[in-house]
Formats: sequence, structure tokens, C-alpha cells
Amino acid sequence: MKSMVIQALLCYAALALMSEGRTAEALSPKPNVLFIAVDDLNDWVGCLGGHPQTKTPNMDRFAKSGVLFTNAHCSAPACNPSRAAILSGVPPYRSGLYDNLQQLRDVMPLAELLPRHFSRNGYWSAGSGKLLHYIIDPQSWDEYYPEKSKDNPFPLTYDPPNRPVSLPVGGPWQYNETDWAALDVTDEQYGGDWLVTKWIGEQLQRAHDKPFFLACGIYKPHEPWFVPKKYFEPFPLETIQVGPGYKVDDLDDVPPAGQKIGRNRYFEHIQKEGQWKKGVQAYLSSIYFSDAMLGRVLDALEKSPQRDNTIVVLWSDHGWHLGEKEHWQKFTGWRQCTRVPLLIRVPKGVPGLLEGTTAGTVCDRAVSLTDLFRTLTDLCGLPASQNKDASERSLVPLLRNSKADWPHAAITQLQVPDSYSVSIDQWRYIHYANGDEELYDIAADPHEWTNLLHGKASAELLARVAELRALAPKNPVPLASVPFASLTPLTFSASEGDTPRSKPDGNPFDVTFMNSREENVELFWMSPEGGEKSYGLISQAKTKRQQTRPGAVWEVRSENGVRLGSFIVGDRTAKAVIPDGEKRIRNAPNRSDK
Ligand SMILES: [Ca+2]
Ligand SMILES: [Ca+2]
Repeated sequence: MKSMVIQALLCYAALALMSEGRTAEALSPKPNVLFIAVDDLNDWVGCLGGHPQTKTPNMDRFAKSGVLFTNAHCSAPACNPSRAAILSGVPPYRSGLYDNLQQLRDVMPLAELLPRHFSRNGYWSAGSGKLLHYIIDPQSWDEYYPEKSKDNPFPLTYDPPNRPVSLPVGGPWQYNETDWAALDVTDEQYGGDWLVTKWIGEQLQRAHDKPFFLACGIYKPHEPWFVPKKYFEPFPLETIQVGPGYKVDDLDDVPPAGQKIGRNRYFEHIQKEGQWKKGVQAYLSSIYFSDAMLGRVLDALEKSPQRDNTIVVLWSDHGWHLGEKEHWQKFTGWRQCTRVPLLIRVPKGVPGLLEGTTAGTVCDRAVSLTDLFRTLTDLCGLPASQNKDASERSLVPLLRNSKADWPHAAITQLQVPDSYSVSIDQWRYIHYANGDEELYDIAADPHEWTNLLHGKASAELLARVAELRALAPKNPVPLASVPFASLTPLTFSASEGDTPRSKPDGNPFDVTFMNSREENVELFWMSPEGGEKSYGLISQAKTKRQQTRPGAVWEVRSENGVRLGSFIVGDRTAKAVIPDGEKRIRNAPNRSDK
């Protein structure tokens, strides 16, 4: 019955387009989907008004052709949980995938992702570039570029030979991707997103015997902010303004849990080195570059025989702070980080929205990226996701009428259960696991400068909080632990001369030591002042979990006191494998951070 209805709708679509003078050959039996992700792009987009100097002509022209959501929020303010939620339809508080250190298939071994769902329903699914968190997940795609068997979503990208280029190394915790430069290379020599968008363009231009689900992952403006120099040219350093959301002392009315997340060492270091405006310049340049890459895809679609039968969705996985709330990067619950660009254009004649979207529509309702799965299956007339706990909410009612009633909240889950933000039309509420809270009136205070729960709140505001809290995730599933195999390894340095001293800085986390020597070893913490403290023996083939801080140094000795080597703790939880005497454990590529 359902398929008959769909067939009838498709006939209607064919007739509608033929009557406009297009040929029936131009039609696939079902609408295609072009699914475009831009990494780490906040609201510094022309049509969202986040920064007066930003240049995004292609996003702006796309917005004019479809629906722009001005109050869309990520499911989590970090790559891995945000993207996993979008592609599975399951929010982090239901899947247990809360953070970047977890591996998708450790936590959600059976989840069927969006491309596989489309393939199972008659589509050809393909992708290029970063769609998941530094993996391809080959089982989810029919085709990928680069080749999916390697499970690395990045084509060759130019990397300056000497790093860091701009930002001096600041300590053992230095985040090695925080760097920027205008490169003296062409787009083609740069590769990366240029190659991704070239491949996507080729797929859009060629004939297909099935409808397609085609996903394009543009990596910029993700760090490092290296892009060809022509993208820096519109942003002379002397003209650069920092983000309009910055306010000195903004954290003063934020409770301790928020202050802890807000103030971070990266921003402090960047300010100290006089690099703040250079960072802003480089982010703007990287956005301008990503927008140019988007333009290549939109142009290819424009020339494609599938132009009038393709749904286009553009989203970013989360926002970004460049000093706002003393923070650099992401991982926060503030709007600067949770609000994302979301643009959707639906052609006429698709099963779920025969009339298509109206060009130039703006929708201010609070929506979540977790709902894209159901939105797309509804639009294409496919069955809903079979994933347990997948969101059943579809944005189609808002694509039909941007002012439609929308009694829903957009939830952004932070890195642990019970820490989240709730966004509705006018209000935003942040709740931390320790019970700390913030409330903002977005209509009056779009940068969230005034926490209305600081000091004594009125009964009216407390009633508002109760209402927002009632929309929060109920019974969030626990954070799934990271298996040993998935932890980032620390480098073991064999003892040659003196072991360095600890320079501890930042908040503690766990490091798991594992002894693979054929003898017991003893673990010592090297104090900054020159002393040392034993933390006990680790037996042969055993592990030991130890709370420690960035910059701490741990020395390993044999049971009879011979110094074997040491580890320097980085800025995140990790494993420290004490090698068997022959092997040295090298640092893996730094891929677990975003
Ligand atoms: Ca990201
Ligand atoms: Ca404030």
C-alpha cells in the first residue's frame, strides 16, 4: 500500500517536472540526497550573523535557495558524539557515546548508519572526507573516497614541513593542531577538501542507475588553520575584530562547573603569545576556504542532471569558541558551541514534501541535528531507522511551515551524563552533573552574558527552570568505558640521562599503565621540585589505573631499582605501555582529540 502511494507521488513528481520542460530521464525513482558536513564551523556565517567580517558567499546563496535554521543545535559539542548521533539518529544520552575518546563501534556495534540505511532501501551510498570521527566505517558505505578499505577519510593534504608554524609550543600539554598559516600553495597543491569536493562533483555529474545518498565531509575550518594564502587576503590582520560574543569577566556569574569548562589553557596561552587576532584571522580564512569548497559542490550540482531531484542538507557538527567565555575550542554547553549552521533545500515532488521548500525561508525554532535521520527518511519516503532509541522527530513540519508549532527542545549533551544544555525558542538552560545551573534569555542576550540564575532568582525564573529541566534527558545511560585497545598510547622514552621533572597543569584524568616486561616494575612520580614518590609495583602482564595530570612525568624502574624509562602525560586519558625491553611504543597519530 505504502509503495503504491509512493509510486503515485513519483508519477506526480515526474509530471510536474515534465510540465516545466524537463525530461523524465532526469529523474531518479526516488530523490537523491546530498549531505554536506562542515567541521567545527560556528555561527560565523554571513546569513547567521555571528561575525561581521566573515565571508561565506556560497553558504549565503544556498540559504537563499532553501530553509535556514537559525536556532539549530548539535547533539554534543564534540565531533565523535555529535556525528555518531547524526548518522545513527540516536542521541548520546541513549547510546552512551558521549566523548571523543570512545570508538563508535565499541559503543554502538550494531547501529545502522544513515548511508547503510539508504543502501538497504535501494540507494547507492557514497562519501568523501570527514563524516565520522576520523574513521570511514567501511561497512556503512557502498563507496568512499579515499578508498574505504583503508578507513582513513582524508585524501592527501599539504602540511607545512616545520610545525608549529605560528604558535610556540607552550608545554607538555601543547595541543599540536592549534596552529595557523597562509600557505603558498594553490588549491590543487593543497589537496584535502579540494580533492574531496572534486570527487563529489564527479559523482554529481555522472549518470546513476540508482538514487544516491552522497555525503561530502569538508574538514576546514577544523584546526590546523592552514589554507592557501589567497583565502587570507580578504582578512588583513590590522582590520581583524575578535568575536562579538567576547566579554571581559563573562565567567563571573557562571557557577564553578561552568568556570572549569570555560577557562582553558589554550586561550590563556594564545593571549600570552599575542596570537588572538591571528587566530581569529586564520579561522575566518579557513571558513572562507571551506565556503569556496562548498561552492564547488553547489556548482557541480547546478550542472548535474540530478539538480532538480536532489535534497541538499548542510550542517556543522558543533560550534567553536575563540576566546568567548575565556575558552578556545569546543566541548562547552554555551550557544557559541552548541549552535550550528543547518540549511536544507528540498526540491518539488519528493514523497515527504511534494511542494518542496520555499526559497529564502528562515526558521527560528530550536531544532536538533539528531533529527536529521528521521527528516531524511521521511522526505524520501523510506522506513524510519531501525536503531534502538533513534529519534522519531522529523523536521519536515518545519520545512513545510517554518512557523509551525514546535513544542520540542534541542538537547546538547556534554561529555558526561547529566551535563547538558536545553534550547527552546527564547531560552537556554545549562545543567552540570554536580547540580550547577545557568539560564539565559536568548532574545535579550544572544551571547549569554547574563546568567539569570546568578544570585537570587525570581519565582518566575525558577518556574522557567523547572519547565526546561522537565525537557531534559531522562535516565541517561552511563558513559561507556573506553576499552584499553582504544586508548591513545603515550610514548615510552627509555632512560638516557636524567628523567625530566613533572610540570603538572590542568585537571586530572586516568592513565592506564600496562607492564609488558617479563618482570615486575615500580612506578614513580617525578615531582617538580626534584623528589620522587613511589606508586607501587605493577606485576608482570598487569595494568594499573592512575589519576594524573597533564605534564606529569612517570618513571618506571625494575624491581631492583634500574631505571627503565618514563612517560610524559599529555592532555587526555591514555594508556602507557611499558615495553618488553625490545619494542618501543611510538605515539599514534593524534587523532582522538576532536
Ligand atoms: Ca568537529
Ligand atoms: Ca556572564
